[in-house]
Amino acid sequence: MIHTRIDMHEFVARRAALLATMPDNSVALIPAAKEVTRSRDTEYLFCQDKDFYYLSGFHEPDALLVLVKNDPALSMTEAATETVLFCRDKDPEQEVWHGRRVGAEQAEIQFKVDLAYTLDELEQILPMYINGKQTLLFAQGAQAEFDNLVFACLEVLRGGAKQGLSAPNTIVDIRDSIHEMRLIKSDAEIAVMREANVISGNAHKRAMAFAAQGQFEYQVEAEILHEFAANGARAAAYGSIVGGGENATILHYTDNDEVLVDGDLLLIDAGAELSGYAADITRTFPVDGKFNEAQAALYNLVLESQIAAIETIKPGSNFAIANKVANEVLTKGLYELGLLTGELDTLISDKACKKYFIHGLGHWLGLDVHDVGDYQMDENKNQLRSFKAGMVMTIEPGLYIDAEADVDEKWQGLGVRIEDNILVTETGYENLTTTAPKTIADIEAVMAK
Ligand SMILES: [Mn+2]
Repeated sequence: MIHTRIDMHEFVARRAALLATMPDNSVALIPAAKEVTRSRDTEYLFCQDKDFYYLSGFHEPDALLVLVKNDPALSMTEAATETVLFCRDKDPEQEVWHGRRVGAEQAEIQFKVDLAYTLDELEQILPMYINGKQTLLFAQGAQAEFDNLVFACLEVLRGGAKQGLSAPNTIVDIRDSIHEMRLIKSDAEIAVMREANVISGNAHKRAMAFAAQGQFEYQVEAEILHEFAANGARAAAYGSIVGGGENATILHYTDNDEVLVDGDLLLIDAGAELSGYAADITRTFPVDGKFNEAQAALYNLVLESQIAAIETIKPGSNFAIANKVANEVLTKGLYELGLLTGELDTLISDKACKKYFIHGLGHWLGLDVHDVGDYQMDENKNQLRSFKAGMVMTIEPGLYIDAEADVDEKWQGLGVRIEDNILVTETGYENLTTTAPKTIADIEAVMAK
């Protein structure tokens, strides 16, 4: 049993808010995730579908949440709305082998739904909730097996016209509405994300203190995972990236199986998942605890651009503005280091830093590490979504110089990324990443001990 740190009344309120966005005489279906096979009859650590979790707080696989909005004109007797959960039934034999189940009876009480059924009732009962509704809302295409179940229900209803059954004639993607809600975090969500960040930052600090020549990258990863779990975050929110030397220039390096070497930088992108919510922090530091001149120059440039980008964050600003500032700082700095040549104003307007800054500046953060929510991109890929209090994002500039790049040898194979998690507040921002050392002085001090 995983305990959520969000009060169950908040899940009830989320369902009510989603129901309020639904048209009259509609039904929404939000399925839980399935277990995923790792090998033969063993599964990966279960990860709940985040939309389902956001609306239910329920941790088991295979479940289904049904939200019904009845037509007020058609029914004097029906409730205006109904929330229904289908879940696995209690099964002593299965539970001895595979772990406890809440069961329909307890689920109804614990998760505050109007009604809970067991999964073996699904095929029979689900069509009755869809019957007669005008609009069906679900995430078509997200789960093939679930698509098939829904289409089978629709067939039953279409085939039952003589018995007075009817299928919805409109199918709407439910995701947009849920994702708009998820983009703005509540106080309770922010508290969890703040804590996930404290734990994750401490894990980065632990990695700095531990890392040394001769260690394998995965041994540093083990320190990080230990710090997560020891502090209440059982798992990482995503596959940790622990890349020494040239591996730091591979953006999604997760092999983590090489030996650390003095003189190299080590890039770590790792964050804990706490109560379903992700932290996403990156730090870069020298294996031997001391930045050389070139490493320090590149590092301080990335840091300067990150701080400048973070400073732009406030309600009404947007990613495009933060990007413009980061681009200016990085391009000017690369020009001064001799890594870009030409006319500075032209380099800046051409966003010349993109030669080495090869990914986006940041992304929404929440239940998913690359969280949901529309960026409102224009045709030039400027992300114009206006920031609002309660949004959480990463700001993560990086510079990556290929080992074979045609530049002075001292730059070859260097990769630096610095990533913090930023909450938009009513007056500006709060940097949630408070415990991971970030300045060269702070990093070298931690590593000297
Ligand atoms: Mn990130």
